Amino acid sequence: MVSFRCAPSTIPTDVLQCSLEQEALRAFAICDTDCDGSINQQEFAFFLRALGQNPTNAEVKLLPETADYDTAFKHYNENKKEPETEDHIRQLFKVWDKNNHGTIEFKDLAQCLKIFGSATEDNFTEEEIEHLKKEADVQGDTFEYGKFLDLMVKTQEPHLVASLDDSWPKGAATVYK
Ligand SMILES: [Ca+2]
Repeated sequence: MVSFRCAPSTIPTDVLQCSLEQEALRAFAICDTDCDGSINQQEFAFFLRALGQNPTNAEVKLLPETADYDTAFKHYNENKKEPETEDHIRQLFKVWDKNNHGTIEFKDLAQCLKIFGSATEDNFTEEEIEHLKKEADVQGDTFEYGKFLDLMVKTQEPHLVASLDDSWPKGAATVYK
């Protein structure tokens, strides 16, 4: 059992040198916004995302209502999915890349996102798909997926730096800024 004080001394200041275990401890301390040593379901989802996982809404609903650090880290270890490799993602895109030009039709992608979303309860709305279209810099009806690959692979790495930005839940443990 790991117990936390609000400024755990076990957490190294050089976060880029963190081992996974240290990163997990640090993520837990940040997610435990009231510093009582346990996280709720929503905080658990943040914790998993900080460690590079991407749980679906359906998976989040199955997480325990509360969890201490040992439970959370054990769950992470037993359920973690290896990041998709760039090659694998590229092959998925190639299914739609009928002419092998490195581009796919956006409407095919949008359709796929909708079908995929309904299976995992991460439903993409029309607005979200429009937003994605903007982000992907789609010109006309096709987009070059090569540019997307880097981004998709990067977002699956543990968020060693990103976890320090303002998108994180704020607790008394945010001593790292
Ligand atoms: Ca708590």
